[in-house]
Amino acid sequence: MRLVFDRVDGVGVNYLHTPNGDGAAYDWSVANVSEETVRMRGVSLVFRVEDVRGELRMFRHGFQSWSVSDIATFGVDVDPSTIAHNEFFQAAHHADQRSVTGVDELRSEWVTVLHDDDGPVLVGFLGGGSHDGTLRLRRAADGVGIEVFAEAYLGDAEMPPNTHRGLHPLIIEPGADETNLLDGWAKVTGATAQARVDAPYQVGWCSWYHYFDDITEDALRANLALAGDHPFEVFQLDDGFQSAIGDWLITNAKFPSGLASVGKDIAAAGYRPGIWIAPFLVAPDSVVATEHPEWLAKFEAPSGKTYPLRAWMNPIWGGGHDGYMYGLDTTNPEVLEHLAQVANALVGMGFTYLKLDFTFAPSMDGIYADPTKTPAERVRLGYAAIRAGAGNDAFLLGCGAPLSHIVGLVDGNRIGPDVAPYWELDPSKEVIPGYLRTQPGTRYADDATRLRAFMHRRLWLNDPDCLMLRTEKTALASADAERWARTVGLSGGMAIVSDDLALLDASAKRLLEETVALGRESDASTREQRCPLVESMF
Ligand code: 9PG
Repeated sequence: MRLVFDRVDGVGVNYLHTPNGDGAAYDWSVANVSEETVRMRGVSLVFRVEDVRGELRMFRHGFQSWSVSDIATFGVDVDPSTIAHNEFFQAAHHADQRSVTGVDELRSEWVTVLHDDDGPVLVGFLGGGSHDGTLRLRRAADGVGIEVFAEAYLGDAEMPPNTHRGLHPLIIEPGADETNLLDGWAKVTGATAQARVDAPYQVGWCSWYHYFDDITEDALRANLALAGDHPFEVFQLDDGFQSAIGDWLITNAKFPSGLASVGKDIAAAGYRPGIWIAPFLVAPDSVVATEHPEWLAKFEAPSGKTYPLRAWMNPIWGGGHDGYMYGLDTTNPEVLEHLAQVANALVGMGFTYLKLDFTFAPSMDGIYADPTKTPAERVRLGYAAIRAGAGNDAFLLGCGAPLSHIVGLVDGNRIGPDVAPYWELDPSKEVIPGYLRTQPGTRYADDATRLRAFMHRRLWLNDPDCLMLRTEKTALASADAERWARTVGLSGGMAIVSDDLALLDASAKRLLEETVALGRESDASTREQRCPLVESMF
């Protein structure tokens, strides 16, 4: 297979094509040469895919932590948006929330590898902080040919007259082995964005996958008392302590002592206190949303009236609107100041490890104070404010995070969907048609950990999600718990245990010790060579 440059799709696109070893590199920009402000959804470099031999397959890289990454076959598989037709949900899993237009269209975010009988070709953007890069493999208009649209996705960002915007360079690189191609891409992309890749190997405990939102201060303290039996460095409280989504510094009745006391006692026990927040979401009835309605992103109803933008839905969180949560407008300087203050206050209480969740929210289509910002810039602005408030020494962990937007700001990143106290779901449990594998399931996390292993210590530390070692109060068979632990260990990624520690027996303790030993070894070797979990993908 060969990719041959054909044309640009969109006005005002300038490009410069330079040879790049075996492949090609495109430096490009887009200009608004008109006399009026224009809104740019996306501009593309279009390539013809020629001389395809045999089946054409595509590594589809998912948009955010929980989005599916997989291998799809052109002409056989479909984009899940053609099944779901649900923009609210699609906004969480694709750069462009709109459904794809053709049946024969597969898309991958940030990077892809195409593969036929002649081998792999990588197509990737060497950055993602200023806009998304969506690779769309499409049937050409003649109904026969195949094309790749390498789209700089700008999400309707406004460009004033006579301005231009530099775009992330695109590379096209054939090779012998997709794993080397991806490793090389990740190295260059990480170095360009000054990725934070030097944090030590992480071992810890997290409250979520045993207690979920039923976590109490008593349960947390009971686990803290048992933590000394294990090699933990981090001790992280997850969702369930807050009075409302958005009011992160106010605890609910299950945490009577308040966060400062909890943070102080975790630190006194010798651990790094960690805490979960969903910084860009606010419950409609939270203090923050009630006092500052002007901080909310908006959308325009067909009537022309504007309303707060609904960014996610989770009935367990309450909030007064059937579980719908609003999104903060991260282009509003007051919001950024607020985010920095929250992060600063948490760090001040000892929580120097912040798990930042549901952070795709500012990438949704909506009305924002500064309409010139792209979705990627909106997400990055939010993360940068948190980094500024938390300081350089805090460990920031992205979660539900558009991966390409935050290189250089986070120390760790969740690179898969949630594990769960079971292996996989019955397909009848699919909530949104076409998106089963974004739902919690240990098997889906295992798959993501393999397919994104090449990112570890190139772009951040990979967080594959938690180990679960208990054999009671779980539907995860012990063979599957061991299988998952081995994947986590081989990946060299973060090893965070999520069990009621009172349930861990001697064999669970041994499994953790083996996993951590394997993890340290894999992690150390990944600094020098390819991650040991990276295996052939096609
Ligand atoms: C806390 C949890 C944990 C977990 C996070 C995130 O698609 N979903 O409906 C969906 C719900 C929850 C979720 C991920 C996806 O979990 O990944 O580790 O912190 O939030 O609420």
